[in-house]
Formats: sequence, structure tokens, C-alpha cells
Amino acid sequence: MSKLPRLFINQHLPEHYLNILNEKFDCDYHDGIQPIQSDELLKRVEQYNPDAILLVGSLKIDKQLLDKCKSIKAVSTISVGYDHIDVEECKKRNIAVGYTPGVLTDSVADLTIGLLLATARRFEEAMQTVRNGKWGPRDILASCGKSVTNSTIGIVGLGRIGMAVAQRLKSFGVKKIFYSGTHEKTFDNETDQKLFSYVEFFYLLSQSDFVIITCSLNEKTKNIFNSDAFKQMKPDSILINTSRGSIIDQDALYDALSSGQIHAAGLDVTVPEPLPPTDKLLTLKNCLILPHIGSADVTTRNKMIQVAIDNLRNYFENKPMVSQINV
Ligand code: 8YV
Repeated sequence: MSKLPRLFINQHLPEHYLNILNEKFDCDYHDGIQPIQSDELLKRVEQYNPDAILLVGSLKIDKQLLDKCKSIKAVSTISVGYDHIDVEECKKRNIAVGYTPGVLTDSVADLTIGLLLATARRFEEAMQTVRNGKWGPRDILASCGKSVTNSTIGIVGLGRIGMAVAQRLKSFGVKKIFYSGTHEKTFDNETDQKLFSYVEFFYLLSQSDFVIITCSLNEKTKNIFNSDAFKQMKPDSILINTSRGSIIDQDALYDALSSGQIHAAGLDVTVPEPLPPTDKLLTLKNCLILPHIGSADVTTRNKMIQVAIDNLRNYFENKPMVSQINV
């Protein structure tokens, strides 16, 4: 009988998937919901010497970890983002890296629209008044938010997810969609050609009522939302981030939100994650924070897990991964 490839899984996975994996791999997994701590992880992979790692969450795959995995050939992450993986280092070592683009696009786009509306219409504050018994007679303009209809939108990173957000926003009758990013897109109809404009980042910030971050995190996008960026934004603008926390300098965001430089923010991603309950952003009424649930609907998460498993299975059957990162 041939030996099965050794697979390390860094966090708990539903039983059903472990059974599937156990048929093809000799699995060792950290059996807990809490992420494994870095010292324990290094010890564990060194002892186990996996041929592959399946990543749940955003465990860092860096040089230090790879040095401990002398036999590793493949890494598969259950995510579209891969900023937690040193892909250049993997390439040097001929390690294939699989990820899960596409299957989560709609889910993240849906959540982005939900977060945008919840922030614009102040859902969190309104819900608190119901819970606290403060729902009562009030000024006709109290609890009012900002309208999305007829607004100007700025999308930072018009990739798969950014475009899916834009498509949804069209049905809100938005006036204009400015976008910035690596390159200008072509549109196959006149309506979209008129609606979308590729512009400089600072121009986008200065014109938009809602600024939505859907770009990936890399050296170029890290902290691009800093104090200089916030200075460009309109005082009544709203910032939405469903990408990665590190794209925003959170101290600068706190200053911008508390001084009225910008109106509000809705974040599905933060630094760190989980965000400590004592974080100063949580003291602000105009900052709505979700616990990174962009892709968290049951159908989508199941598809993501399946793609990540198929990436590994294919690799060890000498077939192309379903989605492999090419650098
Ligand atoms: C997931 C994500 O929450 O795909 C990504 O890049 O950030 C999210 O979809 C996360 O990776 C789940 O493990």
C-alpha cells in the first residue's frame, strides 16, 4: 500500500470534511476552534513534517514556518486573500499554493452592501434604542442617516468583488462610480462606460460620498488610508472596508472619525482580528464593526472548503489545482 501524503490542518474543520480528507491524506490537525499558537505550531509541524498544509483562517505561512516543514510541497488556504502566505518564498521552494477565488465573490459583495446600508442608515445606534427602551417620541430628523440613492461611489480595487459590489449598487441608482487600482477596465456597454470612471486615488477620495475598499492587501495598498488620505475625503463621506484591516491606518481612522473629518466607517476587517473589546474604535458611535464575516454564509463557506480540498487532492493526483496562485 502506498503511503498517503501527510496533511496538517491548523484549525477545527467539520467532521464531514475530515472524513473526506482522511481518505486521501494522513491527517494531523489542531483540534480546536481557537487558532494554534505560533510556538506550539512550529513544534508540531517540525515533529509531523507535513507534505501539505490546509489553512483555516489566516495563519501565517512564512519563512520560519517553512523552514520547519522540510517535506512540504503544497499549501491550500480557505480564502481568496493570501497576504498571510509568503508566496514568493513558496515559489522559491517549489511549493504550490492553492486558494479559493470566485466562490465567495457574491457573498462578500452582499455583505459589503449590507454593511454600507447599515453604516449609512445607522442600524447599530437604532437597534440600541430598541433594546435600551429609548425608542420613543423624537425629533423628526433624529436617527436619520445618509442616502445611498443618487450618491457618488468610489471603489478602491475594481476586481471580482469590487465589480460585484458595483453591479449591486447600480440598482440603487447611484450617480457615478469612480474606481482606482492597477488598471483601467473596458466596459461592453455605453451605460457602464458613462457610469464608471478610472481615476487617481486622491481624486476618488475627494469626490465620493461612499468609499468602498475591495482591493487586495499588498505592499502598495498597506496603510493607503492614512491621515493624508482622510484629508482628501468629504466630511460627510462614509468609508467601508471588507478587504483587509491593514489597508487602513486605524489610528488615523480614529482621528478622522472623532474629529469629523469623515462621517462614518463600516469595517468587516480590522487589525488585529479579533479586535479587543477595549479598542478605541469601539468607543465611536460612527464606526460599525463586524467580526470578519464577509464570506460567512453556509453555502459559500462549504464551497470554499471544497475548493481548498480539491486543490490539494488534485495536486497529489498530479492534476492542476482548481485555483492556484501564480506569482
Ligand atoms: C474568510 C477572507 O473569512 O477569503 C478571504 O480572503 O478573508 C474570508 O473569506 C476567511 O479567510 C475564512 O477563513
